[in-house]
Amino acid sequence: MSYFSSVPNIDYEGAASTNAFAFKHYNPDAVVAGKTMREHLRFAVAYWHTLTAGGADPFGAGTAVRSWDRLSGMDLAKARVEAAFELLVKLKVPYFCFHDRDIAPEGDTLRETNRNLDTIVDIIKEHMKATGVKLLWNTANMFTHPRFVHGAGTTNNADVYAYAAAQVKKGLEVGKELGAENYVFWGGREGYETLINTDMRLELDNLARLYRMAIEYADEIGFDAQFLIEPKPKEPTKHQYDFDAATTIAFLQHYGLKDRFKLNLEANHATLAGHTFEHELRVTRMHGLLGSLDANQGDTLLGWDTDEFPTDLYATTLTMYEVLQNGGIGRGGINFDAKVRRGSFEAEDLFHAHIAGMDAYAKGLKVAARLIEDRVFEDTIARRYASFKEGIGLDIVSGKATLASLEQYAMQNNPIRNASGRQEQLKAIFNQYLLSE
Ligand code: XLS
Ligand code: NI
Ligand code: NI
Repeated sequence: MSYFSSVPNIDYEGAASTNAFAFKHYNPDAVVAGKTMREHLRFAVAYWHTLTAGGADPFGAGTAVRSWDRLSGMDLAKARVEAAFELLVKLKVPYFCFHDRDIAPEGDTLRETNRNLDTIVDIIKEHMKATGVKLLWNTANMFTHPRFVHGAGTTNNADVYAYAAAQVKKGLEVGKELGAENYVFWGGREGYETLINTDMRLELDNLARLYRMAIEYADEIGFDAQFLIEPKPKEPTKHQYDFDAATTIAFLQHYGLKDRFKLNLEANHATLAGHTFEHELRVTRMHGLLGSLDANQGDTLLGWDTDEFPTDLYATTLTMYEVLQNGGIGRGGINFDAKVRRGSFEAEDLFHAHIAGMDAYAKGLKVAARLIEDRVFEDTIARRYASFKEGIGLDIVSGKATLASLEQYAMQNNPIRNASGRQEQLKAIFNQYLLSE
């Protein structure tokens, strides 16, 4: 049976196409900067937003009634798998991502919950084999159930911690079973509301302990996925521990975990932290820790994680610029951690949304590749810092300079001259590239 019978297979038709069910820029086989778009972009569908969520918000019920929603329990979970793979194949998306609880419902006991999971994992495995679609990453949902009210790895309650650990163990087994490329930790409720009831040191030590146990167990069962941590500054807790890339990197460094983890960066989390997405990519890339991307966008007028599909070409271009400068995204990918708006409740909106996001990233990739090829920013940057290539600047970067030698230089160097940063000119050139590709 078909869940999206009104939607055809989505093919590339080029920028002039007026067919809503066609890619205008994403041409999986087209080669850009030495690799196909498929290899560069490694798109993934987020199961929770696309298959499980229905548009509920704090003020109202879900608006999207999917054709599989007439079912319930395990029947619903099974139907969702069918729908997921129909959507993945029609969209030519090579990967998907899920939380354990997205794919199968909780039972009355942990044992029953794991049995439900096993049943669905078997079905998913068959579909993966039949279609060639792969698992970019899986993760454990340790935030929805009321037991996680005070956190999971950072809870005050050791019983909850043990439950979370059991969930992570099962998640690693599932990841191995399905050949996941990565395993993600997003700190769902790992944060705090107020310090007057919080032992921050113990909570962070315990979080690191959970990560260490996860590494040990993955090694033990031979699950060789890349471990990823996904920073977010707030929501659901007031202060999430993995605030942003810099904070998360400091945590990994402090606990000696830097060699086993990389970061999964999300655009809307960056903006919630007061950064641009490209800032988060640059910081992470500088540390060699760029692991994967959760592609979405926020709304500058709203202060929460709106998880919109990414359509801002400026942002997708600057993101792909960082990815290309990183030498690619490695084992990671571009996961659409994005949901259709509550008003976009028809099944075909799921396709329009992914097409929009995929085209925005494909366009961003093409423009970024040309900007790099033409050394548009690189040459400007090299000129801007040229003073460190010779004379006193060379003394500084080579470590020869001292405060005394710099004072001596500054005393006789009068007047100091600065040059324009040429920001507006560069933005105009950037626009030219965006419009001409
Ligand atoms: C929530 C996060 C979440 C992670 C996976 O804000 O983005 O969806 O990506 O747990
Ligand atoms: Ni995310
Ligand atoms: Ni998010």
